[in-house]
Amino acid sequence: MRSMKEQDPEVYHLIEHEKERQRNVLNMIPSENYVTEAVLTACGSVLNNKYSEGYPKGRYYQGHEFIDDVELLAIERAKKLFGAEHVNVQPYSGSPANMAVYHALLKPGDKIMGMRLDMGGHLTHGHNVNFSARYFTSTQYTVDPETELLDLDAIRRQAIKEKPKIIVSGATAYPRIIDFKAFHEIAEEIGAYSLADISHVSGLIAGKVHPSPFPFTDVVMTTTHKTLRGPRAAMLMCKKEDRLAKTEGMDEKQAAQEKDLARKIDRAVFPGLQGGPHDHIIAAKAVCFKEALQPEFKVYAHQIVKNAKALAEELLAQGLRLVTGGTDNHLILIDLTPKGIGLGKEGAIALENAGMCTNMNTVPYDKSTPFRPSGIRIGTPILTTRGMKESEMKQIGAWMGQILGDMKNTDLQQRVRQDVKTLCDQFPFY
Ligand code: DSN
Repeated sequence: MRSMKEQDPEVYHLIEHEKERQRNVLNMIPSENYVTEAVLTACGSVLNNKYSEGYPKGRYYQGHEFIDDVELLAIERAKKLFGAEHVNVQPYSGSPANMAVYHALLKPGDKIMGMRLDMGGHLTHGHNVNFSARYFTSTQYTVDPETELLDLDAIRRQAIKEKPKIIVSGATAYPRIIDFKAFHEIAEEIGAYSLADISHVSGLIAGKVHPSPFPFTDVVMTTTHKTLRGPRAAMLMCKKEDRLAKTEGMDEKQAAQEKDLARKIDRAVFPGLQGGPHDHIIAAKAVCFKEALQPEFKVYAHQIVKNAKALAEELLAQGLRLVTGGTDNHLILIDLTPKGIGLGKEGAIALENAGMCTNMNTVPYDKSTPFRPSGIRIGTPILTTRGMKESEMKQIGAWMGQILGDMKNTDLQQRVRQDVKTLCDQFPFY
């Protein structure tokens, strides 16, 4: 950073300000995390300078004696971490990774079945304005209107009726355990592929505090920067064999290729969708996987959930309504509807003024729009990375209750902001 300060003071100061912000506020966006300096160092390394289209031992450029080993190390560690049969560490991020899966397994117009965005799903799970519904057909499942939980019986009935070619499990705003096995069994029953998008919970899975989609799921996608606490990127993991391959009329070589799910996924990532992989980010993934393989990471993952439960308990004690009544994972969805419809943005701004960074979010069956949703999504990955525990969660929940109970009170926001800063100073990071 010293040379940057001299060469480009404008960018230098912006980065320094962002570092200060990350230090001095309570970041509670559940899809964010603070990575270690080792991960950051890999991201900023000279591996940025290399082009390496292709895969280890089969590149289109020269100069790979070290890059190949970096990629192979990342693959080997990811396999060990999740128990995956095949791993591709090249995807740039979650959306392109999901796109690669569809590109590998579907034809344009084939049907994708995923969770509706406003119920807690993701854009790439078949949302109408996304490529996943523009180039494919989409049928979307919801949560039960009473319990706000995934209803696997209803999802099974919908799958039997709609006959999708792929069923996507996984969510971005669902505070409970996802039964990946049940999703896979439905896919098997109707002759569809199963894709588990574990982006939000992959750190919890690695830390053995959420059930795993391995070894049964056909393809598993995860981003690497959320609870897994690595660089901003993604990876794909899959079974070696395509259980739905149709090989009639093919010669031996064609049939072997048709049955090779790993090859289909690899070819969809490159050359199907991407060009050169980001080798510096792959190195950072390798560092992150090594960290996640350590016993301390299991402790971290368990503490994330313990903290989320403690925070949820305090929010309930403060009189707030939580979607599904609480949490089993790293995130909590606060439903502000009892205070007024569409207050999510106002609430998130009030919290930000008080030093707590969250994001507005729809709640299931929201009476308002995604631009003015009625919920606020929060999570504990960063608070836990900073070393906070249940007693801090109780304090944070109390502050949130006060702020959300009196959203226009700017004096209160300023007072809490000071207290938040004092708490942050006790848990320094970077
Ligand atoms: N945008 C991410 C999230 O915040 O959950 C998902 O891609």
